[in-house]
Amino acid sequence: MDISVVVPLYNEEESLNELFNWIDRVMKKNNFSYEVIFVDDGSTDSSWQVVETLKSQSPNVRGVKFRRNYGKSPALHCGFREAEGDVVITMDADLQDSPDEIPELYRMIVSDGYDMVSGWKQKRYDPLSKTIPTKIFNATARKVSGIKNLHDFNCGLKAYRKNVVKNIKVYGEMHRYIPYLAKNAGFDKIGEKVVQHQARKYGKTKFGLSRFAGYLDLLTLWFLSRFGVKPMHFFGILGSLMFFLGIVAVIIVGISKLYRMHHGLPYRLVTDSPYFFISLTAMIIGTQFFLTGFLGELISRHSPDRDSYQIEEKI
Ligand SMILES: Nc1nc2c(ncn2[C@@H]2O[C@H](COP(=O)(O)OP(=O)(O)O)[C@@H](O)[C@H]2O)c(=O)[nH]1
Ligand SMILES: [Mg+2]
Repeated sequence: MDISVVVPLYNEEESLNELFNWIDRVMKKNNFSYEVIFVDDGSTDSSWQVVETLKSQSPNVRGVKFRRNYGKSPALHCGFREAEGDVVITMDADLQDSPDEIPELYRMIVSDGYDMVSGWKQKRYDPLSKTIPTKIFNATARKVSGIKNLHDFNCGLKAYRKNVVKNIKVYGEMHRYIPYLAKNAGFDKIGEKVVQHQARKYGKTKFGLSRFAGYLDLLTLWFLSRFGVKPMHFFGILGSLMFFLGIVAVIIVGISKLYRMHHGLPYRLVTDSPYFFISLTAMIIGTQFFLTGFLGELISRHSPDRDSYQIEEKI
């Protein structure tokens, strides 16, 4: 099979028919063998009935229905596990992404050798309240991930080589950072294609302010990619710095005490010195860093994929 299209959806009943017919048209015109996997994430409208009807009309339709709403990342993860096509394309269900982009995305993966190609909504039809935060978000993501050529990390329209989606775990709200996940898994030929974007035709956006919490995920990914299997290297260094600071402060306190005693200067309590408090807090924090580091090591020792490596080839 050439292409799997994975469509995560949540309450998009009005769009699904039109979306599938459009995809179908594009695929037939280009002679692609394909499947469309709709992942209904606990919709409360009639989305699933629409998917069932589509399934009864076309063998190219597949559907997965979650019992409740889990989120876009779990939906993508599930779609990725099911996908059978050589190239996997993800697309939003709301008709904001155009299926006409599929043939070119496919070509970029198959002929240009990209592991993954991300869409770039260069001209967006969304309110300013959304486009401006997105710009800041993308600038940060570029910086942290080191993927310098991507303008639009969170574009719903993306294409992947099959083994990319089979080897990454999209969980939580990580769908915003799939390029970073792919890079961390060793798939670093990541390209970009300018794609057409449409204003939302039906329904309304499902992501509100929650999208900003995504910054914390970026931090998590950064930490995991660098220290995931050696947390002590992170916490141990911080802890050592703290201890060093604490010891320096203790020495200063001690020397000044001795000096004053020796020269018969007015008696002063050690606890009057700011260095006393600095040494106290620095050592407590230092100990905590070390304990966190040891706990981290214990946890990562038992992590099931500590010893799983992406093997590209064996001869
Ligand atoms: N699986 C799943 N998909 C969702 C969820 N929320 C939104 N989506 C889908 O993600 C896509 C993009 O959502 P949308 O609300 O258009 O976000 P926007 O384009 O960034 O405003 C659409 O296909 C939605 O149906 C969710 O909770 N679970
Ligand atoms: Mg949308």
